Amino acid sequence: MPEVTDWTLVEPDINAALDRFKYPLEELAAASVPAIVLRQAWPEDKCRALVEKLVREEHLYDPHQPVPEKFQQAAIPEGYYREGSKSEPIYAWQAKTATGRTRIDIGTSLGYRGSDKEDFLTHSAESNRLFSELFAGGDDPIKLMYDALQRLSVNKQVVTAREPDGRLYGSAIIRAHYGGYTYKPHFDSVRLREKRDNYAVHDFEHQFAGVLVLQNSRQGSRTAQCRLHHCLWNEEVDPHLKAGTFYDYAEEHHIDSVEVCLEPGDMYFFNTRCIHEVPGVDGDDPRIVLATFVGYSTDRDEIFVWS
Ligand SMILES: O=C(O)CCC(=O)C(=O)O
Ligand SMILES: [Fe+2]
Repeated sequence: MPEVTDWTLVEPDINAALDRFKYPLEELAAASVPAIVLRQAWPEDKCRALVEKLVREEHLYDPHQPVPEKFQQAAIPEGYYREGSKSEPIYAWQAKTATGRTRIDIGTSLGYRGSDKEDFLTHSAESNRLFSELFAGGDDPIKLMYDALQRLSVNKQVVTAREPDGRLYGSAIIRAHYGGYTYKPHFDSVRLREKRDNYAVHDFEHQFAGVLVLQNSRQGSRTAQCRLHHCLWNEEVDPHLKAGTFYDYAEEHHIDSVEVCLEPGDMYFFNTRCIHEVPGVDGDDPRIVLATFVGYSTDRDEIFVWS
């Protein structure tokens, strides 16, 4: 039996977080709470309108139509990431179309593109241009997320991550997960996992994720949701993540977990060193999120955001 603890979500809004804690992001850094959830941070009709626009402008494809060639090329297989400057993916490149579980990114992922820094920064500039076009009307969910972080930080400055020469990382990313795409139990860290010591974001002590759900996949009453485990990554748990035996480890060590049930329009922030997963649901529609990573150190005035 997992232990019963008071490891509970902070919700439903920024004021609730600030009422409960003087510095809510410090709590995330310490992983003393699983996540901060902002319910209906962006209206659901805006989420729907954005998804429709992304399909109309061919940034995403309609899952009810045959997959256009350009998306077959761009699709990122489940479980993919690279370490440092290695060009080979860590996990075997599965036959993309065999499983159908693929991801389309709109934006620039450091995890996916960071092995070639020049390419990453050039691609990031293009993504930032695209986002400023997409959200030129002023209804900007990226700004919404940055503003939320700013308020939750109380006294820090939230900026897009940049290198010392001023070049910016991608400010956020939109990810569409098709065909029941699953994030198995894992953690994210430019420091501890990807070991990207040639990037400025490597210097932050803590890494968070900020995610806004734009659309969910649904199969009957099931939707795809994130589960956060009350377990920070360490050397002991690492082999279990790699061998796929994390559930056994969690049971043996009485590790509790929290499912973060979100609707389109809900936003959440969590510490990505906590082992987390999003089991896929192969519904008609892909799960689509706007996502960021966040670099946070108690003793730094700036918070860096990237994707
Ligand atoms: O899509 C999500 O809700 C979380 C995905 C994830 O693993 C992450 O952003 O680190
Ligand atoms: Fe993750």
